[in-house]
Amino acid sequence: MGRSLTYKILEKHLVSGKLVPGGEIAIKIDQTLTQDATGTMSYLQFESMGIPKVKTELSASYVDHNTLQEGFENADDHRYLETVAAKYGLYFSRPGNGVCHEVHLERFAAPGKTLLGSDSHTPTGGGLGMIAIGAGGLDVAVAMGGGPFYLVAPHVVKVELSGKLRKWVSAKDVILYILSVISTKGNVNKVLEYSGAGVGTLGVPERATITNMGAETGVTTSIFPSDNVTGDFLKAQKRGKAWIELAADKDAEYAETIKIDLSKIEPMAAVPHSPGNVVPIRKIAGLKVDQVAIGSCTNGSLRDMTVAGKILKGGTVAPGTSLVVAPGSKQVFSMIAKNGVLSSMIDAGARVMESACGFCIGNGQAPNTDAVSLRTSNRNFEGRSGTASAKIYLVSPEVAALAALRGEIVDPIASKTLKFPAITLPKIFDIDDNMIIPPSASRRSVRIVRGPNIGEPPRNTALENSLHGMVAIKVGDKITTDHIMPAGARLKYRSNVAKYAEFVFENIDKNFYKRALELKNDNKAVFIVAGESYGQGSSREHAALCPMYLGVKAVLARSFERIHSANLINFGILPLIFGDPADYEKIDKNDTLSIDDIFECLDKSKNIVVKDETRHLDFKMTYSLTDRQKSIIKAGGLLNFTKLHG
Ligand code: MIC
Ligand code: SF4
Repeated sequence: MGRSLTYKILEKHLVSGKLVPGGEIAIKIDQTLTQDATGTMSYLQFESMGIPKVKTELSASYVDHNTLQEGFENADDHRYLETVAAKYGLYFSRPGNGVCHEVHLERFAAPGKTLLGSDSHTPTGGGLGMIAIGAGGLDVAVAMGGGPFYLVAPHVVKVELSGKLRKWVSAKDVILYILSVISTKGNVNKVLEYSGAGVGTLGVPERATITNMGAETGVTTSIFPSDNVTGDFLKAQKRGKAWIELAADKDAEYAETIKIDLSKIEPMAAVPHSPGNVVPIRKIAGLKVDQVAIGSCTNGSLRDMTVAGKILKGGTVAPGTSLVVAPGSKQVFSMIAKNGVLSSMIDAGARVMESACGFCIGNGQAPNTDAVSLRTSNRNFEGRSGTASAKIYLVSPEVAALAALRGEIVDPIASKTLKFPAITLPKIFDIDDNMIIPPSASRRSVRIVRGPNIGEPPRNTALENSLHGMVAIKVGDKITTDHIMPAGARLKYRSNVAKYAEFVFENIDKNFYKRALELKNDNKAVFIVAGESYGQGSSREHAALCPMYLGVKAVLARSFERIHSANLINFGILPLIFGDPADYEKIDKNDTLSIDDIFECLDKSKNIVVKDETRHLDFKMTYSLTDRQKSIIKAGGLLNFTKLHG
């Protein structure tokens, strides 16, 4: 039986376990990436492992999230990251050099390699034929130390592309279409593997848009084959040597197949407040738009900026609408500055941000009250933009640029007068890595600089056999990591867990922090009750780390998302699943709960019984934990486990 491309690469990197879908495997990681918001904690954890130098083929540290420097905190983090990279042998991409995923794709990603990144959009690298996975910072720290990455061997879904996209339709519409088919839940432990004649019609940046936003479906990763188009992209980046041809076997077997005729796709949008709420643009045409934002790791490439700039050329941003652009990388920024695209944008009235995450993570450009904001990014969770009442629509750069000029959503397909701007990309890109500091030759003499915002990463205590405590919060379905641990203006406390913890569930229940801390100080366990797909969205381990700091011992949910569940385990928090989903309705905030004989249940893989002493009810809880994960939880998290087991 033939093998999928995914399994070919996994096999080459297999360290332990059997490559059978559903089983636990461990793989060798060739490359790692971190960004500043998850990176400081990851490097603090790496430092605590006492390893002198990273053991990967290549590890890169990017600064792209917290570039708004209000106060000293972010600048302190950047200084720490720069010195820690020099000390431990990493590439350091300086602030201003661009969004980690865009820069990594341009400068480091390579077909056939494995990449682990402390950011959920790491699968962007899949556009270049690599297995690129997002994980918590602690998993990345372990990988930097040479340890393997543990994951569930995925079910591979074949996405067969045929045909060619029409004018005005682009890669963003393809991934939005896929989201409309498979939604944002129920896709855990799957990989989307692209194939078919339609693949060759898409350039690498377009493929990367698709694999990037594949993250929103909840899959482990997405991957494209490595073909001539991949080779041309690498040559354009003057990295032709990194190219190898890679594809699935012709007779490869897949768990499922999704067939897509690219010529049938139409412009799409994800409407508030989930990337899974997808509608065709024609259904919302005419909607008045207050803000348009073009950029992010999904649509910040030279191709995307050029298309947007050409559409804007000669026009003016509509009164009542604000347009902001943020090129994905310094390379893109510099090239559009030289070829005139940037001046078309500026002349049209665009407000230019630096090459960074910026508006995407709510770092600046918060929209007005009740605004309709059209963005080319990948997440439209409530409040993420920085304005609680704003309504975010996720669209392609084409639709975004048109809306900026007209002040309303335009369906380009319906228009008879619009002329699509043809673009040709250069054969060779402008390459200048002067903002990437390579691993230092004088590592040993480097002194790591730690500002006062950088605190020790807290550790959990070993799990106790019985837990007694209270439900401190009950939340609904699809709670995202943005709900649990807000980013935006709060990002600057990422390196200071005690401070950042004050904002856990800030936008859902302002009193959570106080209540949890009181319970903790009273020696009571803190419990969270949640609905389906708890922990959707980002890889931010602070959504587990800060609750752990506040004494959370278990989350009782209907289901969990992959990265968040792994993060809970890494910090010693039990992710328990309601055996009977209806039990979720019976339990409430402030209920007193107790759990006994936890070790015996875990050791014998028996259900864990949660006693609700307030309601005199018993709830049977299941869990999906490997033996290794059980030991990690018992030890009180991965750091303690690694100390115990080396
Ligand atoms: C995001 O898009 O939500 C982030 C910010 O990039 C996160 C990482 C983080 O919270 O630092 C992600 O996607 O993992
Ligand atoms: Fe940055 Fe947004 Fe991409 Fe996250 S999704 S890495 S915040 S640009």
